[in-house]
Amino acid sequence: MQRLANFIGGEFVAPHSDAYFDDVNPATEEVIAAIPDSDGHDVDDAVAAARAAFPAWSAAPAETRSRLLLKLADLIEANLEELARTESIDNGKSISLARRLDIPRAVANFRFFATAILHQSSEAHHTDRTALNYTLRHPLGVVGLISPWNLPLYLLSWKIAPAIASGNTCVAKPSELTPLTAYRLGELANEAGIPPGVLNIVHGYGAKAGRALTCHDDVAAISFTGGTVTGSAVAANAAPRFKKLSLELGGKNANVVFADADLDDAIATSIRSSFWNQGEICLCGSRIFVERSAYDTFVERFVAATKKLRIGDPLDDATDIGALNSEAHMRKVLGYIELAKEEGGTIAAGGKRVDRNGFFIEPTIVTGLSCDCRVLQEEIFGPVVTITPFDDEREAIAFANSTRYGLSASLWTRDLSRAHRVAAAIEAGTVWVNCWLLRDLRVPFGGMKESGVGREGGFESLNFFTEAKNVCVKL
Ligand code: TXE
Repeated sequence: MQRLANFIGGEFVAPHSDAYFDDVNPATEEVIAAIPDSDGHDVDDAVAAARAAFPAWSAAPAETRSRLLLKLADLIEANLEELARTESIDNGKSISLARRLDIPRAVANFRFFATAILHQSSEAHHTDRTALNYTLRHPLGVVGLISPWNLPLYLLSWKIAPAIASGNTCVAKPSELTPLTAYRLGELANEAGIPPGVLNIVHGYGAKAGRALTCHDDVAAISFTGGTVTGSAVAANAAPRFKKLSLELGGKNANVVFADADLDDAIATSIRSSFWNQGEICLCGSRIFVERSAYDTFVERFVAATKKLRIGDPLDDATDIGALNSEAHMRKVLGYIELAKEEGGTIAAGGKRVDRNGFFIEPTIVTGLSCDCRVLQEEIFGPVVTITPFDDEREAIAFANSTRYGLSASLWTRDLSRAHRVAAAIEAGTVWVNCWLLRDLRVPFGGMKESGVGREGGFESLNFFTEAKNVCVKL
C-alpha cells in the first residue's frame, strides 16, 4: 500500500507526527494509501520552503515561469490516463468523466495561466497633463491554497496555476479524502523543472493542517474552495490576520426550463447537470423548475433517461454513475432522501443505496416539494434532484432566488429577450443559457450570497494573486 509524503522544498518528506490515516477507495471500501497526518510543524516547514523560493521565483521573467508551467501542463497531459485512473480510484467518479473533465481541465488551467501572464497589462493615466499615474502589480509572497475532494486535481490546478504563474510561491492543502493526484502533481512539478519550494503540498485534516495554513503569519492570502460552513471557519481565522481571501463555497443551483425550450437538449444536458460526478459538483443544477405546461412531459422523459444511467465500477468505461466519495457523505445524502419523504416528496426515480460494495446511491428524482422545504434549501451534494413546476417568469425567478446560495444557474428558452431578462434577474455568479458547464477561463468565476466571496478565473485570478500599487509622477 502506498505511503504518501508531504512535498516540501522539492522533497517528499514524512510528517513530523509520523502518523498516518487511511485513504479509502469509495467504490471498493479498500484502504489504498496512508495519508500523512500533518500539523502546524509541517505547515511551518512548507511555508519556510516557499519563503526561501519566493525571491528568485518572483524575480524570474514571466516567460520563464510560463515555460515551466507549460511543461507541467504537457506532463499532466502525457500522463492523462494514469491520472484519470488515479482520480477515479480515489474519488469514486467514473474514469470516463475523469478522462473527459477533470484531467483535461487541469491541463487547460496550467496552459491558460502560463500564457495569460505573458499578456497582462496595467493602467496608466495622464492626469490633467500635470502627472502620470500608473499601476504596478506585484506577487503577494507565500499563498495558501485549500481544495475539496470532488474535483481534486482540477480545482487544485485552478489555484496553483494562477498563484505561481503570477510569481507567488504556494502551500497547497488538498482534501484528505482525495490526496493521490495532488501527490502525483508534486512528482510532475519536479519533472517539469519547477524550482524547489515554489509548489509545496501538505496533506492532512482540514481542522489541523488546513487550519494551521489559514493562521500562519507568513501566508499572505488564502484561496479556499469547499463547503460554506468550512468557508466561514477559514474566514474567521484569516480575516483577523488581514490575509487576502477568496472563498468558493457551496451551491444549490436552479435549472429553469421554460415550455418553449428545446426539450431534447434541455433533458439531455439536465441529466449531466444533475448526475455528473454523482452530483458532487458545486455547479450541479439540483433544483429543476419547469414551466407547468411542459412539466408532465419533462418529468416523464427525465425519469426515463435517469433510469437508463449505468451505475457501477468507476473504472468501467461504460459507467455513468460511480461511488460517492465517502461513507459519511453517502449517509448524509441518504439522510436527505429520507428527509424528502418526510417533507411530503414523491420519489419519482432511485432513492436507495445500491446493493453492492462501495458507497453507491441510485440517481434520485424527487417531485412534489415546495421551495421552502429543507431539501430545496440545503446543499445535498449528491445524485439527488428535485423537479418543481412554475406558472410564469416572475415565479421562476422567485423560485430560483429562494435560497441562501448563489453560485450558478441554467435556464432554457428559445425567447432571446426572456433569456437575457431572466439571466440578469437570477442571483448567481454564473448563468448558463441553453447550456451547462460551458466554461471560458477568461471570465470571472465565483458565487453570490453564501456561495462565496471574491472572483477567480482569468485575469481576476491574476489580480487576486497580486497586489496593485499606484505610482504618481509629477510631470
Ligand atoms: O468541503 P470541506 P469538501 C463545495 C461543495 C461542498 C464542499 C465539498 O459545494 O459543499 O465543497 O467539499 C479543508 N481550516 N465546493 O467536503 O469539508 C478540507 O481539508 C482550513 C464548492 O471537501 O469544506 C478540504 O481540503 N481548511 C466549490 C477543504 O477544506 C479546512 C466547488 C474543503 O473541505 C478546515 C467544489 C478548516 N477549519 C466544491 N476544515 C465552488 N464553489 O466552486 C476543512 N478544511
